[in-house]
Amino acid sequence: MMRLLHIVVCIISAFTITFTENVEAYNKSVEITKGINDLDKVILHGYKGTSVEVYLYGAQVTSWKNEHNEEMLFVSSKAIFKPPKPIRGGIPICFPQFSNLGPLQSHGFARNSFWTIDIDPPPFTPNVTNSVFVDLLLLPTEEDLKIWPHRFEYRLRITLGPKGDLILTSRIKNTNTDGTPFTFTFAHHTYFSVSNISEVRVEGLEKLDYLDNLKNRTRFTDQGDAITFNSETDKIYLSTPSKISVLDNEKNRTFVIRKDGLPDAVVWNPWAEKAKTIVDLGEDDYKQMLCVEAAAIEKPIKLMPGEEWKARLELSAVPSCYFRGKNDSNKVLEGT
Ligand code: TA6
Repeated sequence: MMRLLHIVVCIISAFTITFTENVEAYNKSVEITKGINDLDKVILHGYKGTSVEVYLYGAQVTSWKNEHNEEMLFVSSKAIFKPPKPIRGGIPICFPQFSNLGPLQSHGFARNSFWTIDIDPPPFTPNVTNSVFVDLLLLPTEEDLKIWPHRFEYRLRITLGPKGDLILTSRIKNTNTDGTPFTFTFAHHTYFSVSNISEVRVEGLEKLDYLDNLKNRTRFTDQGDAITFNSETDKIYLSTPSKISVLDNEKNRTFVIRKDGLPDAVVWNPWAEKAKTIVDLGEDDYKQMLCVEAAAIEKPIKLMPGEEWKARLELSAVPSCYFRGKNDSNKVLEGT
């Protein structure tokens, strides 16, 4: 009898230790803290030292680090962490309007709004196992409703996967009670950190149509090789594949972009002259940044009351076997 009791006590204590470790692990993995200018910030501590930082201001990811503590995202050396100025860098969210073509401020108000932590989100597709995540929520303020008279719930889940991949899952629901639909355009305006823009290639957008923002959004067809950079570039590629790769030769690194519900992709680098006109961008910062933005622009999203739009962006960074002039991106894209 005593032996049985001993075995039961051992099993209970083993379970308790495991459970406690898991809870501690979870608690350690989601840290709520203060960032620059005392702005609320959440840090996701992942496996093997990976991490993600997101400000509740704009629900803006401003840091994504791999297991070697290397920063994958670019934040301007002159970024102004002071509302209402959006933070220049990381992954700004452009909603409900991409660009300044429309009644709202450039890229909409989501990126300079205060989001909250969503403690009770509706059921979500099964989360990536062994991952760490935080759910954020944006509801329109009375000010927002004056300029964009639509009620909505925007739920964003930011996940740090077990391999250090970063996943942004958006759910936007029309909660209008007056029966009116609304339409919006959208982008995750991702600023990748690169070693030298002149040594970077983007693969996966060959032969596609694009709108050139430097030529009044005139429509062109890409000439069919990887995109390289030697001047200001501002193009909206249309109906793009679900996978795009950004190859950084000097760092021997490839960013793999996987997207769902985001058919378009914006490629932007201001280059030297335009960079000088951007007050919150360091003069030479353009050399270390490249925006490749998963977006929905050409065909605005229309939601009837009660309808919900979902989109998913997954970013990973993998070592790349880069052969000057040719990269085996298909293998990179398939292999990861
Ligand atoms: O995504 C490219 C772009 O629309 C460029 O035209 C440029 O305006 C860039 O966004 C930055 O916009 P922002 O409002 O953040 O200065």
